[in-house]
Amino acid sequence: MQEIESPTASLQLEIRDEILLVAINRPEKRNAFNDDLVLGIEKVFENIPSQIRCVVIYGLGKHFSAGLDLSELKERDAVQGLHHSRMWHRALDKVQFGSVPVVAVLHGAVVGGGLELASACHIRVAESSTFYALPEGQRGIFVGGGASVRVPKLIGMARMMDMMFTGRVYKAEEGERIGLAQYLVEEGQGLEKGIELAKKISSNAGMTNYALMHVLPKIVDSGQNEGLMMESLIAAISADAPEAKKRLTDFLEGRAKKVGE
Ligand code: 1HE
Repeated sequence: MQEIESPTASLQLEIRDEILLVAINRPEKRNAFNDDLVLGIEKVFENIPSQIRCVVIYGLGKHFSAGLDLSELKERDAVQGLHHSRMWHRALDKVQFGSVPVVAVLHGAVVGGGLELASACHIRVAESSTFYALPEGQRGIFVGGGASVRVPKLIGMARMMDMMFTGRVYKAEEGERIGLAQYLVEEGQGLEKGIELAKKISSNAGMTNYALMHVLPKIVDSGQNEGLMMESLIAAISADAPEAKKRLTDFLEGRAKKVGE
């Protein structure tokens, strides 16, 4: 276990072997995101140490995050608002398209910008206290941290519209059922599960993780012909890597695990 320097007191960082644990540390404000915290996320994810193979992000206190710090919102004019939203996009793009996959461990409120951060991560683990909402609709604003692009990819546009039109809150179990989280665990078990998944992800071939993070989203965003071509190209490049050849030989010679083992 190794502490590393954080760009802000609102984030705590810890290295455990090849995994970086990022804890959001503003529990007195329910981990609401002020600019310092958004910029802190950006800095952490653009400076991932080279030995790190996966990140686990979670919230300290009773909630993952209450979203945007609303006390900062009312001071901005339209131009500042535009740049502020683009700052969120920049920071969360670093999470989604950084150097390593990111597992989010969720509990309590995952609302507004908190859901935007969670949806920029690659896998979500939810404890039973988790609840999801997009209160922007009720606050008289619109999402600005990427939710309109990322959340429909998890749950579909109709469900996102409903969340914003009506203020609908999804509880942990429903959230897992509709695709907001991939894993549902007992309260207090999320970090352990997140680390277990991060270890599995870390043991993959680097090229597989790269393709999943950087190529699959582009395939999904493209037309069928372009997507199929990109798939062929990345499949050929991945299979050509020495790591892939070694893994295939290991399987054929009985040294690799069977599916499900
Ligand atoms: C905050 C924030 C915040 C709490 N900005 N200060 N997000 C929201 O609309 C969610 C608003 N928050 C809540 O609904 C509740 O706080 C929670 C359900 C998340 C948690 O409830 P609870 O009872 O545990 O905490 P609390 O008593 O409501 O809040 C504790 C303190 O945190 C209190 O401050 P205090 O100085 O009076 O102690 C709250 O004011 C403060 N706090 N949430 C600022 N969000 C890129 S665009 C994204 C747009 C959005 O994210 S909009 C959604 C905003």
